[in-house]
Amino acid sequence: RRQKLLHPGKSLYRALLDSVTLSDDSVKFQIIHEENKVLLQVEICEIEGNIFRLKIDEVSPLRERHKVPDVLIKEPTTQRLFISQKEAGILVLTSVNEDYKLQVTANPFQVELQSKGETVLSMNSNGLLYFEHLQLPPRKPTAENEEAASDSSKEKQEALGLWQEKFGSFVDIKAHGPSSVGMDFSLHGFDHVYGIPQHTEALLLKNTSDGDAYRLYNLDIFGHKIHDKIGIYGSVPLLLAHKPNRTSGIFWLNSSETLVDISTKAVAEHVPSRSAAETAKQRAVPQTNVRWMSESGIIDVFLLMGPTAFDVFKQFAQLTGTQALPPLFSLGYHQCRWNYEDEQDIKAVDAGFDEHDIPYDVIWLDIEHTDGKRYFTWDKKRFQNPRKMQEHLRKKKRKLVVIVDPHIKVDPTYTLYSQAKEKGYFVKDRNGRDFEGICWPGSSCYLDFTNPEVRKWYADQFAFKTYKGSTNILFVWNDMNEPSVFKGAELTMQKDAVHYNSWEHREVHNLYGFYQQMATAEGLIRRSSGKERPFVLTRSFFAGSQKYGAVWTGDNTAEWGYLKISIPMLLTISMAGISFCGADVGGFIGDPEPELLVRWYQAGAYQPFFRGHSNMESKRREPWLFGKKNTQIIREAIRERYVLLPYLYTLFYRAHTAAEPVMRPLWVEFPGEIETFGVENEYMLGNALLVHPVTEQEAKAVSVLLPGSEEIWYDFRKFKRMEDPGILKIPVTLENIPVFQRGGTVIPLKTTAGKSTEWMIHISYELHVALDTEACATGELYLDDGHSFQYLHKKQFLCRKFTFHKNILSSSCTDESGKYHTTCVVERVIVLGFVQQPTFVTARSKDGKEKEVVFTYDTKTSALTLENLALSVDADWEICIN
Ligand code: MIG
Repeated sequence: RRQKLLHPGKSLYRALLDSVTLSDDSVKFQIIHEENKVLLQVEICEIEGNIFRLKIDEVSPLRERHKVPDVLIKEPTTQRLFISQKEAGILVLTSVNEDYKLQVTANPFQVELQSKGETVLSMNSNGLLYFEHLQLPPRKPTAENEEAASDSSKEKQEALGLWQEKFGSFVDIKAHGPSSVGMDFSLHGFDHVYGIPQHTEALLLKNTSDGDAYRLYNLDIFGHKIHDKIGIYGSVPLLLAHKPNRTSGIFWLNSSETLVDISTKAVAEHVPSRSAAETAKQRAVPQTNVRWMSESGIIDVFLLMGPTAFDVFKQFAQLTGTQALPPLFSLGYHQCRWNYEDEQDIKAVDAGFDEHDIPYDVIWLDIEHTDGKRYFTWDKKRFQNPRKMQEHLRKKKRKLVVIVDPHIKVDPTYTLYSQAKEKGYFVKDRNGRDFEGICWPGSSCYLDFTNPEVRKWYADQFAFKTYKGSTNILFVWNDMNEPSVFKGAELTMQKDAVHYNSWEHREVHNLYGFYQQMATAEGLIRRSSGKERPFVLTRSFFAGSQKYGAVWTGDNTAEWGYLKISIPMLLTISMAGISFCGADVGGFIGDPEPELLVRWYQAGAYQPFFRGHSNMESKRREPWLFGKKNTQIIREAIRERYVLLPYLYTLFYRAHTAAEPVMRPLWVEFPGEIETFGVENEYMLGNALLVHPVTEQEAKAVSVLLPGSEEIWYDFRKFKRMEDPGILKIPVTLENIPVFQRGGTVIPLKTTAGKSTEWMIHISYELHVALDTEACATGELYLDDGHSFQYLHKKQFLCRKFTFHKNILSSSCTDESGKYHTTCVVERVIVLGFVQQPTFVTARSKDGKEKEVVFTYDTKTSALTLENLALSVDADWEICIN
């Protein structure tokens, strides 16, 4: 409310260029506000890899202002900036390689960032820099000045919520008064912006001029609506902007409640005349203005200069880390429900999958498995022997995930509570008592995960000897960690609650879930003495959560609209660094009609995290409960997922090592094709697969955009080459959804699915080689033990590359530092778009042995199938087609 009183116009901030100091790390100077005369310190630095950082803090604040800890993986490596021009009112800074120039204007204070002469973005050009300096609280009113203070000024104070604010029955007391910060950014030439999850919104961020701003404030909103800018569950304050030749990012590192206003407009640009005869012209250039506003903290913003989308992903990962490499089992299918009742239920559901020949890897236990919602315990009647139950699952080569929420039941006989209480590990209220709120167990306290000591202690709770009844096939789900507080203000913790180091909750709110998942993942790693990769699913998240596991989109509803919106929601989360994401298959709330459930399985099979889940009040929903035909179709969808796992796992390795999102919007792969910029009903899985889920009821056909004028696309199942790229009307049946392989790619698959990922270790591989216009293709396969950190510590992995060139398919190693032995072979190769029937085909292994290969050629589809190859996955070989 206070920031919104400041309208675009001339900024009252002026830079004091006499104060400029230059060091190896940064350039510093002060700015002053013409009215209140408060001095702010500006610090600009260039970070290795085309990143700029701008920090603004008070020169001498009354107390230290909050700076987000633990999100950056390390202090970024800076590069020296040079002053290339300094004169009255202007300071120009140049990067070492002279590609970038930062022009600081003194009055009003503005910063413009140019890349090779092109202005990419400017800051405070609309004068919306806003910085509330910390102040002493107003003096307690004495009887006299109470009278003197006019009612209207008191009212005004209250309306602006400087020192206290009311929300319904809640009063938020602001111990340190107003501390809000904000700034505007103009993105020149851009009218497509993305990112800032999590909202139930479209892929392209919308103009917010006549409505709500996008809000980043982690909340548990049960039955959240579609197309809403209110924040839900998680936040990543990263915005991406794209135009045909450039992608840029703005990372606003602030963990307090944040609002983002966006307005895109066309501005007139002066085009100078090229010759004397030609008169100067004006042309309309798009521009997007983005205004960030946060409740507290400092301004700490990273400008990610790309120039490609993949560069921006790398830059963000350089700051916040890459996706943790998931254990392979967690890329399989997960079966969840609130709740699987007891041991018998678990066994019966597990058996159901085998009976119906449907693969799955993990069965889940929701809150009812505990003794009265005391996490880390078991309901003794329903789960008399949790270890035995896990041994049963282990024999079936499957895993168990249990829920562990952050609220702790107030119960002196519950060890977790009494210990935490004694050690002072709970978040406090503003009066210094343990903050108490209501949640599942009734009266609850909340662990203060912002405290490193609490995180360590919490991690230790996962030790096998401490967590009774847990075994190494048990993994964890963190829910309710926004945190969710029933009957709390907006169903979360009051902002005036107090954390470690006396920070108020308002400062750290959006980090709460991030920290819980961090501590949980650490716990799982530690219980295995550092050997095994953890799996932790979290509902709340922040920038950097990718390092700790997976996220899901929370309580969606079993309606078509929610299936549809799940695609842009997952794409947005993926672009914000979190590749391992998914939405509850089937929709959590309500009962999906069978057709919707089938369609959801078909979509989910091609999304990173694949879990069926349903609410307590909904009907049972195991995949075989909807008749023979639907069971068959769901089985097929899940089996397709399993067959595709080598590709998916390889994509996760790329996400882990090179920050490439697993699931990505079309525009990222086709950055020059404007028609892809807003596409959100289909997406790319890696660079090779285009997936178009069916999200309309009773669809008979869908319009698919096959992008790229130079591309060839193939039907992923029928192998047939599609007509020329563009928008195609593709007939659909309930059996499956349209999926296409891009020419020029090789996809590694398994020849068949098994009961779970662990059952599939020895199943052989199949390669789908899709030729491009030059009859070439390449692709990769990553392989390791699928569960440990040996790939990292002992370099036990394989990175293979498959190249098709001049009718020779060769397998080679792309990372000689990795070694991993496997007896697996490539059994079959299918070459798509092979123009004529070959006469003979030979395979040659590295030792020079040659053998003839059996093949079949389908003249209708131009697919060439090579069979019985038995070529080692871990060795070099060649197949020559003549
Ligand atoms: O408000 O633990 O989003 O997946 O099943 C309900 C019970 C609390 C919310 C989660 C949902 C989970 C449920 N939880």
